[in-house]
Amino acid sequence: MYGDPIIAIATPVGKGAIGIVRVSGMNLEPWVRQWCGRSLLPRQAHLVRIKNQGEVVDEVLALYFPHPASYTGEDVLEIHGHGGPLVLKKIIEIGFSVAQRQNAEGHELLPNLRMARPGEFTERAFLNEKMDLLQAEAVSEMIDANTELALRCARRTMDGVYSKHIQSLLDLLVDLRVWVESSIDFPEEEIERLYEPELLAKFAQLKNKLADILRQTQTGALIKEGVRMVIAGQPNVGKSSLINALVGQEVAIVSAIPGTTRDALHEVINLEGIQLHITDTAGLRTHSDDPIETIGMRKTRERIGLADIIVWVRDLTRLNDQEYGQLDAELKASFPVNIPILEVWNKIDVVPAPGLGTLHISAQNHLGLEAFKRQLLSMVGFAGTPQEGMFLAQTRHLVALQKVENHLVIGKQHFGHKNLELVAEELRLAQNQLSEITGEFNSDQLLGEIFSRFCIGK
Ligand SMILES: Nc1nc2c(ncn2[C@@H]2O[C@H](COP(=O)(O)OP(=O)(O)OP(=O)(O)O)[C@@H](O)[C@H]2O)c(=O)[nH]1
Ligand SMILES: [Mg+2]
Repeated sequence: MYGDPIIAIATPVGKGAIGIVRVSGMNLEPWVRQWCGRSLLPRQAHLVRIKNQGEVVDEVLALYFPHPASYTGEDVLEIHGHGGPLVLKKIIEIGFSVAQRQNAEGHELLPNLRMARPGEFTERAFLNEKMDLLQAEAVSEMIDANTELALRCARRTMDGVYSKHIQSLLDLLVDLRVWVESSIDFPEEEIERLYEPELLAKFAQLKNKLADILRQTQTGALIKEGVRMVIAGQPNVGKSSLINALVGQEVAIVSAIPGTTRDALHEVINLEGIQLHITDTAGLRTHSDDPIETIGMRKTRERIGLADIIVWVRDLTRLNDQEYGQLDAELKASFPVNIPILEVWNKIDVVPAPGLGTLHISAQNHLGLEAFKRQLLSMVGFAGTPQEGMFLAQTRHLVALQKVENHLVIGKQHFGHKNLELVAEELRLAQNQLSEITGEFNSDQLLGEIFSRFCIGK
């Protein structure tokens, strides 16, 4: 599927030693010849002078990749010019004006040439089956990667590691579908005798494989998207001391005066390759007469609502304070039920651990932080230390896989009731979900959403 010819600056905005203009489309050759003033051999660098009415605008390196052996699967031209915004703009302007020139038959050299939308080059690569959707998404993930682990995983996803996992799941599912569809017309007794053990075994196999991939996808999504952790607790328990300890710098003011932190404070650290977005918040109480503290507490609530995990800090020095304990329980009970809460007791340096089976730390003296981090990672679903074969994933994939899981559960129930038509339907829906992940089955809206997140020129 080939579209209008598109052109864009592929390098970042601003000045640089080199700036690249990229073009993709079909039948570019006559236009390229005119624009560059010579014909270009495929996949070879040529030193070319781009001219505007005889005047040299820039001396560039030009590379031409005729279709289908190119990034997009169409003809692709790359011009490596000097990296000034004006130079590149000028090169593109000349490209447009050459496109309007007429050939011997009186037709425009390159009709419909237009500026590319964000991600449109990679979208073409996907549409021309140069890569599947998982691999295409990994291209932008590689560009966005801000930890080494994310980069390595993006690379593996681009190499098709994740696609292979999804494909193996698809193979099992299709196999099961074939069995179910072909047994629909058999009498019940025959199904029970001939097919049931086989079908149950296949269901189980699929379920195990899916659980495996779901776990890995969850880790992959964490690596890609990071974790939003909100530190909350009553005033003076040591929340700001904890963010300081985790970041390794005095980013937040710590004082013995309750209500020191007024505003939410945000910091990012790298925890085993995962971006941990930490928010320190104003301490919570039931009521305050101070309007600023009240606003601070409202902000705390807002941040809690957006968290992947809440770290609820408790103060060991107030362990026997009943009022404190009661308020703590009330506050905790008021949080959204779907967000996990990691409870930590702070100030273990002054009060010995009472052995409550919970985490004990000293934020001030950096005690117990390793155990805290381990527990945190395990609660957000990070499956152990980074291993080979990890890939990047996104919430979109996780949601789709969870839907597959749902369809399988419902399908299995229908199977229990010997209603094979309904089983077949659930399996069909499950397959659609899986195919949506790789992009074999997709809506234009989904594609639009995915590729609009790319940068222009990619
Ligand atoms: N002994 C001891 N004191 C601590 C520890 N962590 C914090 N503190 C002290 O507890 C007091 C409050 O610490 P902060 O980190 O400011 O507490 P906070 O929860 O941010 O307080 P607010 O911002 O007022 O809600 C300070 O005097 C800290 O020095 C700890 O691990 N051990
Ligand atoms: Mg504070």
